[in-house]
Amino acid sequence: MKPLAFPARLRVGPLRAGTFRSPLHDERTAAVLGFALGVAFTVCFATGVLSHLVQHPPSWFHWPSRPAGLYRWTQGIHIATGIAAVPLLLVKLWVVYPRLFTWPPVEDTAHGLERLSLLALVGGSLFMLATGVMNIALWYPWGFYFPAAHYWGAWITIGGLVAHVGAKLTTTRRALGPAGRPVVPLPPVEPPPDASSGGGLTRRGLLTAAFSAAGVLTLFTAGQTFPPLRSLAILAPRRSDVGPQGLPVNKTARSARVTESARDPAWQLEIGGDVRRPLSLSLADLRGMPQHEARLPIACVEGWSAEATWRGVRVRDLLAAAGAPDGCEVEVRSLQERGRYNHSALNRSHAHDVDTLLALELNGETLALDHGFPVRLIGPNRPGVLQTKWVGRLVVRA
Ligand SMILES: Nc1nc2c(c(=O)[nH]1)N[C@H]1C(S)=C(S)[C@@H](COP(=O)(O)O)O[C@H]1N2
Ligand SMILES: [Mo]
Repeated sequence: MKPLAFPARLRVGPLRAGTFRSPLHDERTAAVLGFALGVAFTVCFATGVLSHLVQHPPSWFHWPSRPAGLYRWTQGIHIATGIAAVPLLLVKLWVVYPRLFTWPPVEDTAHGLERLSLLALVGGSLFMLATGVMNIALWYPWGFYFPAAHYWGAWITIGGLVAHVGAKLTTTRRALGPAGRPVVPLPPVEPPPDASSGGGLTRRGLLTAAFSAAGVLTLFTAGQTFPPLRSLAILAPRRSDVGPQGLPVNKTARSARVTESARDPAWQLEIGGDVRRPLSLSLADLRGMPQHEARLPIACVEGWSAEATWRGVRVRDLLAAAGAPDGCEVEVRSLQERGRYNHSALNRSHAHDVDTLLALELNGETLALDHGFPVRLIGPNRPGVLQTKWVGRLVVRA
């Protein structure tokens, strides 16, 4: 293919040869960071897609109720890899940004497509990490719905990543080869580094700084889900042991507008749908039923998780009392009228698990209003968003 010709007079500013002098803009540094980012992004993507499937299961997907703490781990890893990727990405972008100004800007179609795929990768990565971090800080200065944007952004980013890995395979192999090979500077012609180019920092120093930053961020946030590191969780937006009854609150009763309805003495749990005996049960009725205790985590999609002791009525006992068919599924509805998280679905294995409860007590006390009084759903291996609070109705589906 004939190379594209660009008039030389356009070669101004950073497009001029020799603009970038630091020897740290080299292939090997870029390749080491790229490899680490590739691993982090792949793990983050896989755990993220899994979390999406659990929350919006297509017909071919079945999420089991066991092991009870599985989602806590997959989502903890999702958030940890995302956070660790932040400093790695920033340093990697600094190492390779002179590439933005390569001359000629486009050599041929293949080169043009490769540069275009970088737009998806770089733009997508920055978007994903920035909005992800803002989401766990519960800061929403944007108008779009975060989970949908985060989901589609992930596919664009991973598409860019696949194209980039394909395009860079040979370079990366060469750059990661035996350390004795000569360093290949990114811009074609490089004068030797001088003091004014920020010299002094070696490649090893830069990489150590990048990986240390990733390690420190992980260490100081992992305690939000990993109790032995709890006292170090100074950067975590939530402390897993701070809140009423020793557990954080995600949405308060006031903000869900249920303070009246949840405290109404006439409250009854309705069980309807495909059942032989629709039921209405008062709080006293529920307290009179066999109570079951389970130690289960709340594992929020935002990455924090905390274990607690829950006590209440098994959903399967309620289903049996109402004459629900074997193997049924259940929609759990909250008293909360508005909001995306005012209902959740229990698939077959979750509905019938011995530890899936409508909890009346938390850590030995009557459930606090903010934790879902009078009753809240709690079950093993479920994302926090599916642990519906202030339950008012169970709708059974055969
Ligand atoms: N009705 C209702 N239930 C809800 C929510 C909600 O917004 N409304 N938030 C969910 C989310 S995102 C989480 S992480 C858990 C947190 O439970 P907690 O506030 O008792 O810790 O509640 C879940 N149950
Ligand atoms: Mo959550």
